[in-house]
Amino acid sequence: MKFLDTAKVYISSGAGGNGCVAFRREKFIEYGGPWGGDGGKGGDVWAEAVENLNTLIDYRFQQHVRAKNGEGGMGKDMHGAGGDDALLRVPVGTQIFEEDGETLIADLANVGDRVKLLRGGNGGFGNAHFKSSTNQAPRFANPGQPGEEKIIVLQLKLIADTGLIGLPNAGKSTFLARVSQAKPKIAEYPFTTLNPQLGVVRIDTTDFVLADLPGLIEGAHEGIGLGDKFLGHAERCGAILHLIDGTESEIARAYKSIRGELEAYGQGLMDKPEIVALNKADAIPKGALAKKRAALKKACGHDVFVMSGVTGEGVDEVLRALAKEIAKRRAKEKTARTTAQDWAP
Ligand SMILES: Nc1nc2c(ncn2[C@@H]2O[C@H](COP(=O)(O)OP(=O)(O)OP(=O)(O)O)[C@@H](O)[C@H]2O)c(=O)[nH]1
Ligand SMILES: [Mg+2]
Repeated sequence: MKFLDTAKVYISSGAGGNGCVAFRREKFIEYGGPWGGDGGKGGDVWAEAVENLNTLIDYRFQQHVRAKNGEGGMGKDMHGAGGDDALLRVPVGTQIFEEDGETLIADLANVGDRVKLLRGGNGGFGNAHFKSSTNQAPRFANPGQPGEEKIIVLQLKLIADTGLIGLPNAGKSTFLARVSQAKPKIAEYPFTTLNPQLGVVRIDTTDFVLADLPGLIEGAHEGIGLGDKFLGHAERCGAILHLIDGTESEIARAYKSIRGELEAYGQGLMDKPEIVALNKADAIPKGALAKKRAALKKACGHDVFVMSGVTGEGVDEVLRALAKEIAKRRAKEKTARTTAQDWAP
């Protein structure tokens, strides 16, 4: 069972700029003194917990984060500019570990929590800095300090935003495998999935966590099949995706028996936004498809999606519908949070 999103990131801070060796050379000024400026400091690497991020999916694509080097000092005692810092924006709740994955560096539990992970190298002093009564024309300067580098491990506990439910063999795990990097077991016999499996999904600009739950059957609330204990994972979800195997003959019955189980379980599952999808469209003859879709629509009382987890047909539309529900819920939670803050003494 994987309830953690993790990412390994290589980070490096900027090197300091070199100090400069220069002398004042101007008309009418003999023996102009040393005039080389200091190098700028290299950029630091920071991590900060920000709002509106829910997964570490970005760090699957961006595995290197580097701060900029400081610039070298220049003549006329001009100091080099400092290098820009680099910032890892991470979701609230992210823990940062050393490369061993065990030594905790930081736990960013609240929006705005920040930690400096690496310090940029100091800039070197220019020769102007070394001028003294005994050495009025130093011909040397400091090099900048090198930056630092290391590998860190980010970890985030995942909480499912959507629950995937349906009868055994409806194609739930196949769907999860298509839309995320999760690798659940898939097989043509019922109850292949024995424990909830999580995957991180990205569609357009929304990231969310999808939980593939073991198949439910009629009587699950009385312990038949695998029972319904894992429905607890759906309690905190913002939406439910109900998959129906379109190759089955009794589509409406399949739908209703699952709804019956949700009702028996209670805990508000019946009231959650529900996206219904007729799955395995690739294996249904065209004529039958329209009929089955109509039957399902009648059973659930709202529109249904048609898709295939195997070919990918219709999958993005389903993900967009889920993303829309999740966005609504996140907006609501945000308003609730800010209102609570306004009222805080
Ligand atoms: N033709 C077709 N077959 C599919 C599709 N999705 C799943 N299957 C097949 O249906 C069978 C069951 O798929 P799973 O993804 O394991 O189903 P599940 O809902 O996770 O099943 P449980 O874990 O047992 O509840 C497998 O043999 C899949 O290859 C689809 O879109 N089209
Ligand atoms: Mg499964």
